[in-house]
Amino acid sequence: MVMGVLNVTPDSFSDGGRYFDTASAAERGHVMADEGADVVDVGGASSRPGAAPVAGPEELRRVVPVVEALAASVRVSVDTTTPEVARAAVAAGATILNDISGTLWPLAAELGVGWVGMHMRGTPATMDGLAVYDDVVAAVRDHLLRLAASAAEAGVPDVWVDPGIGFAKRADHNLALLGAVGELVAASAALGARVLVGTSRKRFLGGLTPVGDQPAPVSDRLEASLATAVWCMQAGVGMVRVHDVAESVRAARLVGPWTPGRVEVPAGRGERTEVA
Ligand code: HH2
Repeated sequence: MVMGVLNVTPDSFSDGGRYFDTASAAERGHVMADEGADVVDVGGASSRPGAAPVAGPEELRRVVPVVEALAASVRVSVDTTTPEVARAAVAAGATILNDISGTLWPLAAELGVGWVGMHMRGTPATMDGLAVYDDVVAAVRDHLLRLAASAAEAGVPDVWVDPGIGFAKRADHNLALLGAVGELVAASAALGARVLVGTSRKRFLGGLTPVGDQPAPVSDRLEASLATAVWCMQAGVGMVRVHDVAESVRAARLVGPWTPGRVEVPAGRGERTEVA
């Protein structure tokens, strides 16, 4: 599945300010739904390294009208760590809490909605200084499996875990996590949880695909984003979180038939390609 990113913020790292007013955000959400997004992820606070926190009332003002405008046409998740925002977004029609703090599973259970629990350390303001691990793969996997077990036990109906690419991770940590993502898929599946991964346009991709002697700018990370998304799909990741929805949906349709344990393409979202 493909989750389209919709940042209703002035300062997100790749699309900050583009969809800051309700009308342009709602329009972008509808475009992503038409492009084949299975979920549109509405966020009102940037989590890029060093991002300033946003006050609850302001985050509510950004998120709720956009969720209301989209929820009848596409499944909506809310990207928040603030319980009041999560509650209001669910009242407005969101059915998944995308929770980068990995703490809101009791609320998801209470509200009867899906939950994505992500691995991070500290806050967006402090996380870059906390990227120190003996074994990043084991640390992230053990943390996420504990979260998944807690969420399932609490009764969350749809549990997802996410290694948190770029959140308190250096480039080598991100690559180690991507390399081992198939193991996380298998271990999570044993607990009834699926895996979501977001690499889209992230900083480490720019460093790995330099243009001349400079990291590729955010506007020049499409191929790297697609390559890592396809890698994840082939490893059995159930959902990728992306900015470039049309391209990612095309890639997903292409590789779907070869992917073990793949999720069926929902009806009306294009034909399935025959392998032979
Ligand atoms: N990444 C970002 C935000 N939310 N949620 C999940 N589950 N996984 C991620 O990898 C993830 C996330 C950061 O990307 P973006 O929303 O584009 O930027 P910003 O935080 O600057 O708004």
